Amino acid sequence: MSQIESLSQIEEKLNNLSLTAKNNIDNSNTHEELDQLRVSLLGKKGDLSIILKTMGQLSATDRPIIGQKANLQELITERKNKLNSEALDKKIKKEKIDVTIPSIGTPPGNKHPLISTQDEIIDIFCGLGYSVESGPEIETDFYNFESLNIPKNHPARDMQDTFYLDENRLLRTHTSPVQIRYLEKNPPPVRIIAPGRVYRRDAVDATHSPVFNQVEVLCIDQDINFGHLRGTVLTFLRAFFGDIPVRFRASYFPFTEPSAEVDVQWKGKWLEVMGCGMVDPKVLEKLGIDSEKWTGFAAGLGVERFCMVRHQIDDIRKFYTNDIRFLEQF
Ligand code: 2U9
Repeated sequence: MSQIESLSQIEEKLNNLSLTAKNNIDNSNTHEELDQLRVSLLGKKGDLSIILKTMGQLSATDRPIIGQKANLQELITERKNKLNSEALDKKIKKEKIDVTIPSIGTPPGNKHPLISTQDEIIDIFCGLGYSVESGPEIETDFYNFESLNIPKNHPARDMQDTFYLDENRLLRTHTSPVQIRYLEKNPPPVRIIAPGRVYRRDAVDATHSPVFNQVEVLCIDQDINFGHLRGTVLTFLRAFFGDIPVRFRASYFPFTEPSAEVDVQWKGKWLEVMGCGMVDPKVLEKLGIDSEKWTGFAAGLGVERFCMVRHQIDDIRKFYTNDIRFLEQF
């Protein structure tokens, strides 16, 4: 009888424990609180174990108690899952991406100063009625030298000055071959410009690079004279640099006769910016063009040089090192 009584007492205790435990579990708001509760309820020295100990060895009464234990464990696990999902909900709400917020944008970048300079030069000549031509950077001795009246003993042909790939092939030292190839296919009148990369075996320093960019100009028509050349060069230079003093100095090139070098006065100094001349009749005759009927002028310039003068850049190497602090200024 005493055992039955104690059993009902135990049951009452258990019910009370269960009620408070449920309440406490439901009210726990952190994993720490919940864990403390688990230890105080189900741990070795927990409330449930204490009740169990008062039960003695009665196997018949073990089952409901174990059930109670499992039940409490279940409630703790449920609460734990709830806390987890609440935390996750909170996190998701906090991290919600508002796709309607305007973007901060990616920096658009800008044109390399050499490209802008080249574009500007091209635009001016297009405005004067010239069209743009291009051609291979690997050339033959014929197109790069022979056709342009550059003699076999000319220093430009020297291994020291030109990059040779083999006996006959080389990296073009100017864009003039583009114009020779064009004249082979297109009879005069001709008004073309040839922008592009050229190669020379120069040691690198502040003003020399083994690779640089040229724009060459060619105009062939009837009755073209030095006055047309002068007018075109002046128009071009004033379009590019503004209304500045320009002077022509007599010079020599194998492919033009007469030839001149052109200087501009920029920030108080005379600076050489281009070369030009009347196309040598020998060059035209070699191409089968009647030099009695057709005459023309040609000119050449270095894009790097134009860009350096315009922006007061003191070292050609700045164009090729891609330092963002330099490039951002243009
Ligand atoms: C043909 C006939 C003639 C192209 C010319 C120059 C003068 C010249 C230099 C400028 C600076 C080269 O980049 S640089 O070092 N060029 O001075 N170039 S006349 O003459 C030609 C081209 C093609 C058929």
